[in-house]
Amino acid sequence: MTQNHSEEFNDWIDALENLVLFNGREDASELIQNFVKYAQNKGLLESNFADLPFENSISQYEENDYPGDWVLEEKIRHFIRWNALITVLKANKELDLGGHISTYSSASTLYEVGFNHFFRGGDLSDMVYFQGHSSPGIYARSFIEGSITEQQLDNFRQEIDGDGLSSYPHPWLMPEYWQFPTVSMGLGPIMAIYQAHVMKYLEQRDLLKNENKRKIWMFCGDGEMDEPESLGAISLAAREKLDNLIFVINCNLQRLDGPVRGNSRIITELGAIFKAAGWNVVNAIWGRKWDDLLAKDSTGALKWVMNNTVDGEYQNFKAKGGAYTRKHFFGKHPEALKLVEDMTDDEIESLNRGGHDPLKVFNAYKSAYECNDKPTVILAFTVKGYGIGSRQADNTTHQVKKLTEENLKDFIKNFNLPIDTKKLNKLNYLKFNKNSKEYKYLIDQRKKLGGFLPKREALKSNLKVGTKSHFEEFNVQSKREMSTTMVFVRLITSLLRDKKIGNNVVPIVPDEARTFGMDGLFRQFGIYSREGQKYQPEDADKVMWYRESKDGVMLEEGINEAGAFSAWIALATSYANNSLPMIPFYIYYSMFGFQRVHDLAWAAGDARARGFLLGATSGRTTLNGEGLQHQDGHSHLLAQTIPNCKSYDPCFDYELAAIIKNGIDDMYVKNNDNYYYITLMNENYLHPERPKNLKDSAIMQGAYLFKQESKADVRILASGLTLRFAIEASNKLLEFGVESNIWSITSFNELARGGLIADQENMNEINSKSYVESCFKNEMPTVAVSEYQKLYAEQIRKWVNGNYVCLGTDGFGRSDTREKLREFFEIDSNHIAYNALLVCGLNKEAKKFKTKYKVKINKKNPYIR
Ligand SMILES: Cc1ncc(C[n+]2csc(CCOP(=O)(O)OP(=O)(O)O)c2C)c(N)n1
Ligand SMILES: [Mg+2]
Repeated sequence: MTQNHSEEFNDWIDALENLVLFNGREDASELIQNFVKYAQNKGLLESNFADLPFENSISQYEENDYPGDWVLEEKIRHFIRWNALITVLKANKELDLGGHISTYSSASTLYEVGFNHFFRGGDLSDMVYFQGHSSPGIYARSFIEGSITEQQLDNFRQEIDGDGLSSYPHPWLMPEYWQFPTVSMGLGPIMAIYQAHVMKYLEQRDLLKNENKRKIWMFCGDGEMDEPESLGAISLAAREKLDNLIFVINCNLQRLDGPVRGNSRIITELGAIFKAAGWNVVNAIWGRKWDDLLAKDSTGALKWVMNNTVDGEYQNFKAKGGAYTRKHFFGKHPEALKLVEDMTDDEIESLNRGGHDPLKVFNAYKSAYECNDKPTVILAFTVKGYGIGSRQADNTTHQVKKLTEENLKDFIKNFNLPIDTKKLNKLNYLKFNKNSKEYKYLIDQRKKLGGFLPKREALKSNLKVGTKSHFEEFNVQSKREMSTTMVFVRLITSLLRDKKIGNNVVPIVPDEARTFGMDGLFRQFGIYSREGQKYQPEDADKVMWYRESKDGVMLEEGINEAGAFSAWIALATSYANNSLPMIPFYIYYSMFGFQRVHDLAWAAGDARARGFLLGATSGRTTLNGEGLQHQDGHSHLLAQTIPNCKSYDPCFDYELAAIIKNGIDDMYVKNNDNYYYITLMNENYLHPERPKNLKDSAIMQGAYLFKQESKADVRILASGLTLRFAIEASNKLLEFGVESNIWSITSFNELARGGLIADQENMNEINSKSYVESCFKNEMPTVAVSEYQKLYAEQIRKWVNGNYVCLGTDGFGRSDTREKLREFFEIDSNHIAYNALLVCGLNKEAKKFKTKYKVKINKKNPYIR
């Protein structure tokens, strides 16, 4: 803005402020929006918001008074700051265990205003996604409240011997404390958005009450917003009108290595993005101490300087102090410099930022709380390493774990702490006496809000299916050819109708329902939509029309695997976070599962998710025409990396039914914190009758003897669809006088885990024998086969007695017919039989077999072919 407009501009601003004050925000907003539209129509405005002013959204005239005890809260806050700092220093004094000091120091006020005035605890509490590496501050508050002991603080990052505290929020390691694993940057924001989305879904289905308008708070850093996951779903949040969601972004301008946006301003950048997406954007940039200066800024010079300074400079002002700020900030404009001529350098230095001012933070939160129909993002301007002397806002402050005596003395002085600076080698925590005003106040505030946070309380669920026939119908020979995907769709349709648990079952798809033949569910159960269906669908006259509904059961998340997975996590942890166990079935292209969103799958493990993942159209050779980028030959290997994910590759309908039946029992009746990954195929075939003596436990442990010959010479272990090739191979082998036993391997992963668990027990001299070992204890040549990489079957080599050969689909996939692909990857019946003869040492027969069946052996190494 040119200077000659500044006076006029100020008149306009005054008029606007008066309008807000006398007519209220709503009225002012309507007038301004109409005015802006008029100007836009005349071509007077640029159409983007890229140049939002670097100013508070709530002016000092609109602010509410602070409702709390300012002095007590300040003291409490500073004690917590100190304890957070000491926790990290202690962990690094001798043990070098790491931790973060500067992050919490910048975020302290943001959390404390929340803890004292907003975050509701108790039943159906607000949900708070704490920024992962601010955890020392959260522990420090729990310590002051009394729910964490001094011993535990001393054991920060020392978990092996028990009674330690996790580095970051890990529900797996602290299941009664942390709810949400957040420290992998970007996952907190996307998981929080879908948590809010799922909360609305559960409320609209009347499964969850919305009496106290629960809120989801997501705290993260400005650097974290660079993760695609952080911003990737913000338009959904606005579209779905998630007014239960509040993002608090701590804009301390720094990430790990240096400035987030040295050359521009992260706050204005994020403000523009969120505004364009339709969020309520609240800037909390300037603290109270700037209010007088801003009021005196009649020429607009100060605002001009604020808007013409980049983050790299703002960082410097906090690193280099008052004199430097006078010269390089106010000095940018003579009128601005005049504004501070009566102030000392110290006074300039103490001009506070919005994120460190409880009043500004309170008002920002209040605006978020009262905002209807929109999610809110609060952009809080802070200082990284706030108050830590020379380490404040320095470029390396993120990794500070040890401090000089000087730094500590500065900290003590800045926060007015009752600590004898002569005894600094002691590093004692500060605590309030139980009779003190401070203690009473902080406990009182939490009581008013319903109880302490963080807190995780897992509901013991007992979701027994109402009728067993869902599963039993698959025990007989199938009447027609079906794929396991079709079997699954029948099964879930039946479960959705179960009288007892039907309401808890949620199918989730990422725009692939038709691919999997699930479009029949659209009409029967409806697709959830916040706003129902405001249009008549194109296919309204068809049987399976596209029915959206406010209480639709199905979650159709669009082409968005990360989002659909996050929705699944929210439902899969609902037993703990909403005291409402849900049974989500997320079904997707198996190739776009783990390898697409593995970090979320890992977080699901940490969060103790309970639910089903269905990797459909799976297998490197069953999904034939789609080619290299679609053909999955490794999702089971990826599943195996997650400790509490149980994974299965069933071939026949009764196997799939047993896995789902036992999975429900394991997770929702026995309350074990596992989740299930099951691959489904889209090849049609007949499913035989379930073998008479087959126990579910065999299917669940990973293997059963499917066909036994009286004098078997060789074993064939076959996973998923390859079981059918094994049956064919076994017939071909008979032509060569070789009898074979066929094992259906429902899970090489579970077999291997069982083996490793027994190994561990044996190390403890328990003398344990694993299931895998007992299955394959007889010495016999063995061929194993799957549609996955050879490594999948390799895992159990140790427990198979006799020569063991693994077939699998290493290398990239490609398009062709199934037959060609199976030949190419050497897993068809010919290759199984040929390898069986070789592993038996019947080389002559193998040669004959090769000629008779024209067995082709690939000449190229699998990794480059
Ligand atoms: C996915 C991921 N990548 C990298 C890291 C390592 N890391 C931890 S904190 C951090 C910097 C965070 O900066 P910011 O988000 O601005 O938070 P601040 O500490 O400044 O509040 C990084 C890179 C991580 N935790 N997760
Ligand atoms: Mg930062």
